[in-house]
Amino acid sequence: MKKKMLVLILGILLTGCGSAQPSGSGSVPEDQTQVTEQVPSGEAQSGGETSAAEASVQPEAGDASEGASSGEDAQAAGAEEEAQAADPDTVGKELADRILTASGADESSLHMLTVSDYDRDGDYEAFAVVGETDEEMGSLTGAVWFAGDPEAAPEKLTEGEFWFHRSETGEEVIPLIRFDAGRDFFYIADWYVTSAPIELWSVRGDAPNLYFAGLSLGSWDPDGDLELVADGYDMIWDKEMEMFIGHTWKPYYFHYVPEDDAILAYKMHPITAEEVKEKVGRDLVAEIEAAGYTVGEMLYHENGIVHVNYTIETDTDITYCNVNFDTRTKQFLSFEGTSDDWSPEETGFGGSYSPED
Ligand SMILES: [Ca+2]
Ligand SMILES: [Ca+2]
Repeated sequence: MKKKMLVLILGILLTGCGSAQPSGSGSVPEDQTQVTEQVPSGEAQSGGETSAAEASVQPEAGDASEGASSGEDAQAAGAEEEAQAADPDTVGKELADRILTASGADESSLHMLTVSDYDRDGDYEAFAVVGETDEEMGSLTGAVWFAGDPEAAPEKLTEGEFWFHRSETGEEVIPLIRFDAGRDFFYIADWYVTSAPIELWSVRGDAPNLYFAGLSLGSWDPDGDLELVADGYDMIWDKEMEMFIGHTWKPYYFHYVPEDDAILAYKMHPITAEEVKEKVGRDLVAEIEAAGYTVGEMLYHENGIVHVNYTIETDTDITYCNVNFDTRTKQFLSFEGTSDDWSPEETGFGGSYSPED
């Protein structure tokens, strides 16, 4: 059963491509797409498992042994006994203390402490940010620290200004992504107004390892896709100014591949109108053309998502739109969720999907 964890760093309210349809107004102001900071709700974040406070030490000891006994990670088997014996609260406290000692900071500066058995080998590791929060801005300025192997000194990994959130009940959001395929990730997002490029960290060979950097975090399924969002100014070609305006945020799809121990993008392939019809179950291209729009490149994302780019042209501008259909759920996709139909008001992310992306 799929459990979708929505952790939009950017809560994005798109007014839809339709807003830029022939309607008299030539161009759409940049604030057409409004970005609001969205604090991930405690419910969405924890997936109903634990509160953020309880989640500060994850997983429960049982989770570690479960990972080992599942046979996904043979090397974990030997450490199973040790993991079961370890009290996660005690281990988490020890890891936090080691980070504080190494960084020279006091406890009030320790944020986003995220303890887990990241590589599922039976030993807990911790990532945390040591720094100062600006709760009003939702930011945290400081350094990411890692502590794991008791024989190794904690490491300072990166410094910057990061997004910082609390749940609705005031607890710090725990930036942990867990994939059933066998690895956990700590994520940190750079603080910008319109985007939040992430770093995904985990543990490889007892050392911290950066698995991915760039794009903004959308959402993920523990047993499926990781959605990462690309932002760009590719919404509207203004004929008079001869430039693109309008900020877009398009999801791209990734997954954790245990055989490669990597976060990999699902590939995109160009497809024909006939293939779109087969995959969507209706003649989508004909419908878009019948609405008076011009269909552009059609693409298939290997996770099962069909993209059909199209344009809406007026005397003053060309608006770039896309229809996106999930062949697994038989639903069209939008930032607000899903939709039964594809109209520009209801769906689409703005701009154009490209096979080069
Ligand atoms: Ca471990
Ligand atoms: Ca280890």
